[in-house]
Amino acid sequence: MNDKPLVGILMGSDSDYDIMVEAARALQRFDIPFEMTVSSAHRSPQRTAEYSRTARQRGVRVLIVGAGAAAHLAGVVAAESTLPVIGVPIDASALKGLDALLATVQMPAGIPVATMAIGKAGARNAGIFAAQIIAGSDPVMIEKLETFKQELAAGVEAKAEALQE
Ligand code: RP5
Repeated sequence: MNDKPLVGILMGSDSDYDIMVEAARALQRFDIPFEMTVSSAHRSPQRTAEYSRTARQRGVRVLIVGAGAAAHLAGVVAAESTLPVIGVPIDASALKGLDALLATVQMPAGIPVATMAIGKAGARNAGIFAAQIIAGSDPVMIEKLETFKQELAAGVEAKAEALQE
């Protein structure tokens, strides 16, 4: 396995870490190397632009971007990069993540952000979705994705059986 990061996980603040670590855990499940850092669309716009512009040349193939409140980060990253950007809205304000969801998903035509659910489920799905993008037609990765789906189904079977006992 190439240890160079294939996925970049970016979050608007270190306060987003407990959510965004779910994306990292999902990538670890598929043995996909990643990098993780903090940058803000509003507080550190130059750092955000620099990170976004250089990600592809560093070998990164997918960007996962999480932010809360006025969550412009994923959109700004998508504006600066030709990599696919997966957005994770985070519950970080009185509006419980609805603000971040709308800010992340309502992109103007031409600058797509693949927006996940609010919070931990969204972050986990972002990691899985990144794995699906990276898998392409690689049989080893496809096998890992199929095994993962089988494990999900087996988990439901086990819960159904437990209910019958
Ligand atoms: C957003 O504001 C961040 O992504 C975070 O979710 C939220 C609050 O940031 P902190 O004030 O905790 O740094 O930009």
